[in-house]
Amino acid sequence: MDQGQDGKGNALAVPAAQPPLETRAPDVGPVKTVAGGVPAVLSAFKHVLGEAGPFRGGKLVWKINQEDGFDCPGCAWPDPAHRSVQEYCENGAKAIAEEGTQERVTPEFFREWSVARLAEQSDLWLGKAGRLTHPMVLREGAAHYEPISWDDAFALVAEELNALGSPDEAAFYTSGRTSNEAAFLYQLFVRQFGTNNLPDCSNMCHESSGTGLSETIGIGKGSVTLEDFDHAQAIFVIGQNPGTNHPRMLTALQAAARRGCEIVSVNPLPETGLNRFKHPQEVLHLFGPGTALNKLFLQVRINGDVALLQGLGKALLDREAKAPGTVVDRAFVEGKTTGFDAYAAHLATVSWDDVVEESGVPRDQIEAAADILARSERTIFCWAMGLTQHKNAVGNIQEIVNLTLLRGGIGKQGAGVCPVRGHSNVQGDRTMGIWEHAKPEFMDALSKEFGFAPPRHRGLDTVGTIQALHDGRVKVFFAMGGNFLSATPDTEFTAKALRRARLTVHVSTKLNRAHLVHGRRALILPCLGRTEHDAQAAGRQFVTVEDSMGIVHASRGVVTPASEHLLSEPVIVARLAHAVLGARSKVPWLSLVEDYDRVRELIQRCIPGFEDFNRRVHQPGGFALPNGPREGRFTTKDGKAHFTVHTMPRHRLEPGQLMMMTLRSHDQYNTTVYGLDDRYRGIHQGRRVVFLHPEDVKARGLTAGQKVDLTSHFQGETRVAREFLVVPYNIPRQCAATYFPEANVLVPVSSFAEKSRTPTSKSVIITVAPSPEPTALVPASTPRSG
Ligand SMILES: Nc1nc2c(c(=O)[nH]1)N[C@H]1C(S)=C(S)[C@@H](COP(=O)(O)OP(=O)(O)OC[C@H]3O[C@@H](n4cnc5c(=O)[nH]c(N)nc54)[C@H](O)[C@@H]3O)O[C@H]1N2
Ligand SMILES: Nc1nc2c(c(=O)[nH]1)N[C@H]1C(S)=C(S)[C@@H](COP(=O)(O)OP(=O)(O)OC[C@H]3O[C@@H](n4cnc5c(=O)[nH]c(N)nc54)[C@H](O)[C@@H]3O)O[C@H]1N2
Ligand code: SF4
Ligand SMILES: [Mo]
Repeated sequence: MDQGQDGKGNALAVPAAQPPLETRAPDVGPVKTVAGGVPAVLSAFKHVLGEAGPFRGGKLVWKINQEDGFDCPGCAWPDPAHRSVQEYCENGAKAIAEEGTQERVTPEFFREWSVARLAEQSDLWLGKAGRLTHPMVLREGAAHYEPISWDDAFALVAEELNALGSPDEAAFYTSGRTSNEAAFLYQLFVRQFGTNNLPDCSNMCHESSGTGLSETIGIGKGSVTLEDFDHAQAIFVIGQNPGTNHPRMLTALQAAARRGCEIVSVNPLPETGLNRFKHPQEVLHLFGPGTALNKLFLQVRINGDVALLQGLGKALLDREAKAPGTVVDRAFVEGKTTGFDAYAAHLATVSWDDVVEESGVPRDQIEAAADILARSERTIFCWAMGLTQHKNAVGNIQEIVNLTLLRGGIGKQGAGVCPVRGHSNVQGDRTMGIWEHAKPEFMDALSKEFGFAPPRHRGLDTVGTIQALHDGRVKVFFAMGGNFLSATPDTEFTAKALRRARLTVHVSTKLNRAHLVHGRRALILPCLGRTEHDAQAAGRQFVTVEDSMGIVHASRGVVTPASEHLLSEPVIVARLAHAVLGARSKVPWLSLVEDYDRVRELIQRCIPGFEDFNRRVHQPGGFALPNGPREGRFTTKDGKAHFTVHTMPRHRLEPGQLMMMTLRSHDQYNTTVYGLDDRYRGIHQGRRVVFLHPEDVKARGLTAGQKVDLTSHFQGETRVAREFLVVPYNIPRQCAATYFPEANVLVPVSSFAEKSRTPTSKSVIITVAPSPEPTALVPASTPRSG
């Protein structure tokens, strides 16, 4: 096998797991003050036309998020009920350009490129190589992937799976783009095979929201719809960067701000999108100053949110004490909740000094936010990864619930809790049963409908799967989409874990690093993307997805598939199940996927809320799933919502240590790198940067533009990530920020949130030191000073 080299030219025994170091230093320019506008329009066109070409690209932008088109594969932000001709954003355009590319990764490509040489390429390069065209196999000891027929590929998986000592020696990952139909069949196959090992990207994402909300309000989803944004008097956006990650949310925030709704953002960074926004599709508005969105910006320290939210609770209770009956919604609290007295008693013991010290936010600003909360009768709380990826993440979410309940804010128009989901169908996949500990009612329904006994013991989640692969308890790893190697924590540990597998299989649209760090044998199974025609025996098929607000609707591909050899995800699952289970399964796998209506028929019979699925899916805009809290019914065991008490986390950093969060740049979709610019934050042509407070730079004797190595510290263990460019930035003292996935090597696999087990990707304790011998060939151009 030809071997790779590290950045210093040393031979590597196995293909590298981390992206290569950068040989050109990133350029650092000014931070942008306005999001959207002309640059967003230009960037959208550049990506779509440049990659998909005028014909394919034109068709894609015409049909994205339209009733007769496909659901944007970008994020899970919902579509408005009344759609305009252009319902997409710059990053939606990048997502369809990435899938619609004219480049192809063919068997010839793999003949030319060994796995080890591919592993030396950047993530940008791997993605730009194009769409996968043929099923490929990496045989034991081989240096190159080679083509394999679909039948042989399924037979190979069947051989490995059926040779296992127990079904629990396999794990089946799902990323959140998988349709409802594919997800339902997939979990059914996995459970008939005999395991609940169904880790998913949600374990790394909104698991903390699901856990926090289920315990307190009885459903692991948000309680608002898009329409509520038209009625809110205040909207809090906490730990979220919508300008980059949910760009069309800015349209909803803009409309709200224009009618006087007060927007408060809580973030260690003054993210551009929350500052000022120009709607890229409002021609008259494009050249004006844009709309100011933020009424108030609270620059919280990383993981200072529990302190801040408790401070807000204290400030509200102070106001209530001064004018009883004006702030706490007594009727709601007494009629619909439990635990208020314990919550209030706990807040009485919390000191303002601790609130201010731990949150890093001055008391007058917290009081100003409390004034907004107190005068708003209808408040929406939105959040994303800034809250879910900490040790105390479930506590973060539950402190938001406390504030919401105090104000009687669930089950009323214009108010509620709104975890803003990431992947476009991550919420739907959970509804379909992609969950390592699905509810007993769900298992009962499967058992009744399909006449088998589903496994009832808890399966492995993402962290559990990595650990089980690492110690040999799991031997076959199968992934429906995603990039398990690069998205998960502790890259080198995860790489070791994957290399120990007997077989690693990836159903994918594009090449990624997870294909290059593999088990003894490996398969790449290329599938249709959501934008493409899906022709089956009964004619052209559509699939369904569920957005962040529980609306289920259809998605139909509109362009010719990237290759005639691609199969749809439902067909891949059906043929796999047929090959693996054979006569052990009574499910008519192959006929089900001739017509996806048949799959929807089964979903309807097993999952509440999907009654009359095949008719309602044709309603314009789709249909809403039941949501107890939204309808004023808490679906907890006692039928009440629960206030909860949380100890304020204390951050005791050793001298020199910093708290680091890992973020997305404006030019990436998780591990897919669209380009090398983070336009809003002023970073161009590079990704290995570390944002630090200017005083923290100075205190360490460092300078802007210098290369440093980052070392993380956890329970006596250290991990190192090399060569990050120092960027002085407007970030709180003792805080640092880097991009995911380059910094994932620093996130310890055993550092995860209490209860939800989500890796703590936003609180990594690090130290920084100059890189001993930086490899940069091209020097940085004038870095911005302090
Ligand atoms: N273009 C694009 N769109 C995407 C994605 C993408 O990669 N690219 N990914 C999709 C996915 S899967 C997801 S989950 C979402 C992610 O959407 P986001 O959660 O917006 O993504 P992150 O970049 O992780 O940003 C987290 C934000 O939280 C802030 N933050 C970090 N730590 C803290 C903290 O302790 N407290 C507070 N209050 N704030 C904090 C950061 O400064 C940052 O603004 O986006 C989805 N949409
Ligand atoms: N340090 C750090 N780590 C993180 C995060 C963080 O903020 N910081 N965020 C976490 C979060 S929120 C998430 S959701 C995870 C994301 O984790 P994943 O979902 O595993 O990762 P992605 O990068 O979204 O997956 C990209 C790959 O999906 C494949 N793909 C794209 N479209 C399709 C399709 O339609 N079908 C199939 N079968 N495959 C497709 C392509 O091959 C592409 O290379 O990462 C997590 N990891
Ligand atoms: S906001 Fe999200 S779903 Fe909507 S067009 Fe943009 S990327 Fe796509
Ligand atoms: Mo996510």
